[in-house]
Amino acid sequence: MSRLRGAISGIVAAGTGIAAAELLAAAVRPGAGPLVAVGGAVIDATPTPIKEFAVRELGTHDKPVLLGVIGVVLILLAAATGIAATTWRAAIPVGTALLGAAGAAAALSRPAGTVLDAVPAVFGAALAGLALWWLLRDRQGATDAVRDKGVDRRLVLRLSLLAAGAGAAEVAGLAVSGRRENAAGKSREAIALPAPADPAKPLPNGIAADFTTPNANFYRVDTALTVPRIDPSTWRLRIHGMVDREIELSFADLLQRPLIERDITLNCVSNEVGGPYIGTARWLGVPLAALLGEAGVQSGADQIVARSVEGMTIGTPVTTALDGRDTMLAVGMNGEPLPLDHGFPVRMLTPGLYGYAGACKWVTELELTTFDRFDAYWVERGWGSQGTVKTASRIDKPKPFARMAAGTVTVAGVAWAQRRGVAAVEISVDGGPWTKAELLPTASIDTWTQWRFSWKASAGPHSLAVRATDKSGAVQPETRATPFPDGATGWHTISVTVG
Ligand SMILES: Nc1nc2c(c(=O)[nH]1)N[C@H]1C(S)=C(S)[C@@H](COP(=O)(O)O)O[C@H]1N2
Ligand SMILES: [Mo]
Repeated sequence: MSRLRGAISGIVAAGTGIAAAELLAAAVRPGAGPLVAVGGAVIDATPTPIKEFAVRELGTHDKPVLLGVIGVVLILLAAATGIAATTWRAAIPVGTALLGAAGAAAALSRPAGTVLDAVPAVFGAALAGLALWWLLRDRQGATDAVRDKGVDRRLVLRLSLLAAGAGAAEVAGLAVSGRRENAAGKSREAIALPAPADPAKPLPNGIAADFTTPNANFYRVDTALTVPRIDPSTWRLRIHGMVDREIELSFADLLQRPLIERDITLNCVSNEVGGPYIGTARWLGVPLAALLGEAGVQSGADQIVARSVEGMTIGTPVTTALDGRDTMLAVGMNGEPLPLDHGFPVRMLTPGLYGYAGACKWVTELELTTFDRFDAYWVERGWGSQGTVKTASRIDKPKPFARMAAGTVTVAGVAWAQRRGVAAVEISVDGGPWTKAELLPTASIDTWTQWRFSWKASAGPHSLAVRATDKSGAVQPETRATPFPDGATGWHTISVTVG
């Protein structure tokens, strides 16, 4: 029985401390809450194969699952501390100091972290320690004789008071971050994007309806447990490092420049063969080449390191900003300011490079340097430094394991080879000869190409495989490779049943 009391006391005390710490963080340093800090540290420390597994198996649920696991571990540790404290008083300072130190260390380890970020965890741990001491005070040294109903009632009262306090702090914390989120949303809605000086060409006739991916359906991949909320009126971009003149720009400065508008397909290096992490949008932005021209890139600089507000670093080859492609600092996506999840107010976009190598969201700094001198976040974790998109193709219709009637079946999908363009798509049924699919019109070599194929399907089980050829003549390789370290290869093959 006293174990149960200890466990409940430990959990309620920890809940009180965490709620208070989260409220303090929400009010003072958004994004520095101990739970999110620990989650971020876990993400950064997670070995690449496990991270890949999480992205593959959990998709966008990976973050809620991670926070859930951290919550369960915390509850177990808090309960253990409470149980230990019923017989060993020193468990209170030892347990809370360890948990507080872990939270503080996680907060300090965040790339954008400052010493102040440790304060919520330390404060929360101290409060949790006091709460646990208060909860267990009368029980210390209590003999069976004095373990009477009066003590139990007192414990229940104290537990309720603390739980109510923790609940109130939690509600207040959510209200504070909700207000901030609202403010970020409002400042985004208030933005009137200027018309592009150089608009996108109208999409050609005959393009299928789902050529452009709506913002709400666009895949999202990042390490941010809480989406950064940036006030565009205080946002600044600094271009520095190996340049002749440092440049600092406000969001208003950026919007005053001539803007280009382009249809560009963005995809993730972690996308498996046939996977969903790809989308095409109409982006609006400032060409990076012009800005780099003004800054004057010094000879020898071969890497642009983009830094985001939450401390991500993404390294992009300088050549990809200067070779004439539409590398840009994007401010608009499909006719709207960038959605908060997709980098509001400003992100990089580099046609032909996977997102991890050319598409830093919430960007605030561009440093010109060399690949020798600096490894960006993903490169440090073993991913390739250049990030060139590989030619690939996907069957979207029919779905794997679909059943259909015999007769003419339309097989359809997309193929992509940004910067090179798609020259051909071929289908093989049951491992037989490759037959050309029909290519639909597309916007440019930087966008995906939709294709379709009329298949005379006979009854029975069948497999369908697709492969693309880019405009350099290179055929998409058959060999299966995992996304790590520089993008998946292999033909997307599905099984279906006819009749
Ligand atoms: N700040 C920041 N930018 C980032 C990332 C990130 O984790 N943090 N992930 C990159 C990766 S791996 C990809 S694939 C793209 C995804 O962009 P999206 O979420 O807008 O689709 O963003 C890139 N930019
Ligand atoms: Mo990615």
